[in-house]
Amino acid sequence: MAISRRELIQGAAVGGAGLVVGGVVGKVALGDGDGGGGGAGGSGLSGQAQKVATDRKLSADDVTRAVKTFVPPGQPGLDTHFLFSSGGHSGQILVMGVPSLKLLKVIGVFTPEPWQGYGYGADAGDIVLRQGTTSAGGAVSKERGMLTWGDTHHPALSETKGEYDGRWLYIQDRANGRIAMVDLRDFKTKQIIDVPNLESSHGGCFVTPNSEYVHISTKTPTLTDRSKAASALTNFKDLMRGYSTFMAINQGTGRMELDRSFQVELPPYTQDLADSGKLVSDGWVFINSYNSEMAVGGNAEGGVPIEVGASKNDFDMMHVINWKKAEEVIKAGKSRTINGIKVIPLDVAAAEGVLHLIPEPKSPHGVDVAPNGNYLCVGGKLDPHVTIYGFDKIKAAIDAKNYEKIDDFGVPVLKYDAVVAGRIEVGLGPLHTQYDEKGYGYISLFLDSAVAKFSLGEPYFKGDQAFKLVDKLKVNYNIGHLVTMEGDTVKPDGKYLVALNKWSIDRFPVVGTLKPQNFQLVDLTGEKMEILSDTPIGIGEPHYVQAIKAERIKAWEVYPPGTNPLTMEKDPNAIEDGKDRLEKRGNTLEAWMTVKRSQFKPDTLRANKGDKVILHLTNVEKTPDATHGFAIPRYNINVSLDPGECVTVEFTADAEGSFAMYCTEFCSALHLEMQGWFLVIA
Ligand code: K7E
Ligand code: CUA
Repeated sequence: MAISRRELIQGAAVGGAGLVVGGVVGKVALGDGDGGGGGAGGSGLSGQAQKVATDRKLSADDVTRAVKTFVPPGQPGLDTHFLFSSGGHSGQILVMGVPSLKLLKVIGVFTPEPWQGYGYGADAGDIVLRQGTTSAGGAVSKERGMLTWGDTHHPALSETKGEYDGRWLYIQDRANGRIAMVDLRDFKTKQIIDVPNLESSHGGCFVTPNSEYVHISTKTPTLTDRSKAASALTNFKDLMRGYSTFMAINQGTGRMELDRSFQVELPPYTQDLADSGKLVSDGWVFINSYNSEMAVGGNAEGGVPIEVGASKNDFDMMHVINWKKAEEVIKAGKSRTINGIKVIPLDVAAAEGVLHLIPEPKSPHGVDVAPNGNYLCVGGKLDPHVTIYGFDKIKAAIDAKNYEKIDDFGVPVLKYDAVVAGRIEVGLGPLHTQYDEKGYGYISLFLDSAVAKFSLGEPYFKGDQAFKLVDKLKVNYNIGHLVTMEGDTVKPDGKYLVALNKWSIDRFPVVGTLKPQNFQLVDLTGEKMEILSDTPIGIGEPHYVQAIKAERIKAWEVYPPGTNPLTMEKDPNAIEDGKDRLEKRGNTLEAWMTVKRSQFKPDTLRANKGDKVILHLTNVEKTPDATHGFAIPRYNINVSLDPGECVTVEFTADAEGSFAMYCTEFCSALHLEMQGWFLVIA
């Protein structure tokens, strides 16, 4: 129901807009032409709407923006898309509606999340967080204890034939080199893997077009032998390596399986953003890098700062990986297992044609594959251009061995001129690119605080219409990522773009010294891009976001009775209403409890100090939204039980006293009575 400003001004807007645009024409427009701005005054609104607009000092443009983004009470369907946003430092995922940009959910991933009881008391979240610390690669974490923080950067929705399918969501922990999987049936985190040989990560996540793999690669290279830290920086070239990881996805459950996963060893550059090929480039992935200089810093020891050392060369290297070939190499037994994962060594990857490098101008940032799979747009960061590579050209150069050189690690470097399809000067600080369905790219310009819109080449645009800057929009301020609707699939859905701005400066009321991030919704339907709204994000710094059509998400409203969210199957300890029981065996107290409006049954638990306590709690409700909580004060136990859910809480009764366990959700008129006693007797 997009309504143009002109339609509004003329009072000619249609049906759904009747709320604001009435048949009764109030004041006439006060010379508020197309120039934007205008006074609070008239825009052909009905008398009452006109009065509200005037009182609130809203211009005709403001009213149009409001109409374009407003989701009226009780009409959630007017949010046509969901955003899945990384929560940055919060270690979480934010789910929002588009165009309203209302926050719908916060999914706990790498950080405990109290409302959902994620990480507080041996329920699913606790188990996932613990496994995510000590699984596979977690040698350091095992020594240092449970990780309760992650830095989420890039969410990746699962795909079928290059389109989002609404089944699973993956996200990486930039800080610790971990990856998590969220099930979109219940929007809960099911698995965290500490990826072997990754100390940190940046490239990924993204899935391959049929979700065969989810990819995650290193940020800073990894010390291959932890006992050699003393010479890590002096012998950087030999001791450090990057890794591109293909985590195999179980097609039934969405879980990642380490024994089918593999890595490709990379030179110790700093691998940055990455993306998957699709359609013509299916079977390939592309990873940018910077610091091919391998600068190590040491600014206080007579060395140059990393920012200087890493910016010396005119070119860095894009890594081009043929993962179908990598699968063959592994099948042929040419990999080594390192820390529990198969690794194709660098020399093998080079010799077998698994890895090629492509020069790319000066410390680039994002590499994003266009919907047709042929164009790869690289944001220059320190170069004011978007450099557009053609996969057809890359493929031809590889086949013809059209090399510029073989690098120090034995990897062939393709000739730059042979693989570039176009270069467009877009402005300062180009970072990330998204696409629409018409063959336009939208690139974020960090330093310019702007979004630049440009045209791709054939088959979208020909001749002098191709590779052109066509529009530029100022945003507020210092944009990082941006997202268009389904903008990195084979079929983008146009219409909106969201700019993820790092600085908000003067856009919101002052709330102290740490300012919110600013999500700006941009209308792409007109000839010029136009900002529709600002939304503050006050819970960490989101990086990437993916936007999916709302209709693709088929989330459950209640669990089938007795479901354990970890397995999504019936828990063996789940019980029906009336089947509650309690067993005291030696030093163990075990109870099978039901949870419903408005009592726990049994509601009295007597343990002896030092007992092991095992509580199986089943929410026997079948009504959507009939969630109960279960908390034991002082024991740091707090779980959430959605309708149909069964969880098990296990702990030691190590403090004596009487503890009033209670339901933490206001579930009924007698919610406050939904409590009981946990007695620990010395
Ligand atoms: Cu540009 Cu981690 Cu995607 Cu942030 S990265 S902006
Ligand atoms: Cu159950 Cu409150």
